[in-house]
Amino acid sequence: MGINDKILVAGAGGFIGGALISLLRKQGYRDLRAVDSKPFDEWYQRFEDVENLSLDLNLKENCETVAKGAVEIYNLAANMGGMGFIEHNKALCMLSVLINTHLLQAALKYGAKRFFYASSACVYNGDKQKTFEAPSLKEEDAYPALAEDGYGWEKLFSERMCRHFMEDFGLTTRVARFHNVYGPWGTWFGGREKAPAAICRKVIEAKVLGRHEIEIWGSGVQTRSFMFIDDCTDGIQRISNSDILEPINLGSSEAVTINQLVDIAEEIAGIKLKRNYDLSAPKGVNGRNSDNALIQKYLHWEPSTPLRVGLEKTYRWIYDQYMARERGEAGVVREAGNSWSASS
Ligand code: GKE
Repeated sequence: MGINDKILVAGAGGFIGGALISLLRKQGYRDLRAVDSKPFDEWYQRFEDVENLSLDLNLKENCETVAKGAVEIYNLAANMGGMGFIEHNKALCMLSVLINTHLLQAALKYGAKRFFYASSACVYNGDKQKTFEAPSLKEEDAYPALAEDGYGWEKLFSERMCRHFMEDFGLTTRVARFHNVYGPWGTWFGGREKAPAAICRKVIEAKVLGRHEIEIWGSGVQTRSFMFIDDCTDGIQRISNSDILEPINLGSSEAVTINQLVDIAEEIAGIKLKRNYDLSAPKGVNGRNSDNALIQKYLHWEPSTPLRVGLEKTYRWIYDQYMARERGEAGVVREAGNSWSASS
């Protein structure tokens, strides 16, 4: 990919899309097109020297508008969130199939050289994630298919759509299965936030309000691995530029229980909280970890930011956002429906 090639990032107003635009910009790419359905004032990161477009990519005509001239396309656009969102919005999650389908068609029509699709660990068979012992999921564990209802099935279907656009039409597609991504400039309240941001926010709230209790969804012994955003954007580029033809894990292999996640957040905050477990809250699978043998084999690389290091950066960022919101700083802090955002 040349420094002057046009690169399209779909979903650029979101957490990962915004971080990818930020990275590409730093790397010197000059012709960046950032697209998101959200109005500009709700984008997490926005840069004036980038072509920013607020367009609904569910619509085919908009996908054609944005794909025109793009040499490389990154599809990070989807209706998504943590367990609290995907468990209650299955139809909305599945409708993201329109975005990827229309973008693939547009990429083909306008001759894009590469197409990257952001899939998810939610494609993996639920039966393989019943134990709390952080089962490491290999790529082959997606089949026989029993994906996360709604969100996971859409991801699995769209992965296959990418594969068949490559096999039948010759479009170069690459697919990564993200495992729970966290970091600054991500959703931290409003209902779509995932566990790392939610736990940081709850610990901050307890500290600031002097109410030394925390509500944890589930029993706290569920296991997950969490990938820091810088590893995610690094991995996206490595996979996109690789010859890896099949969907591949992009995740940390440092598994922790949710209780251990809370331990780390408490340590960063310098407090100890009484833990209340809400067993009726959305829990998702009991255990999940990323098996990184395949990415190691292909790229001799894997996400490596220790959770303690990434969570500290995330905690500090959320703390600043929280305090700014408390001060009601107009222009910096903004509430818009379910989401909060600040443009840079
Ligand atoms: N969101 C959230 N908020 N989760 C909490 C909380 C809380 O306050 N307290 C405990 N948890 C628990 C959840 O019940 C769940 O068992 C675990 O933390 C992780 O929840 P999560 O971060 O919302 O999402 P999951 O890892 O279960 O699933 C996510 O997986 C990703 C891929 O690995 C999905 O929501 C997708 O966003 C994504 O595909």
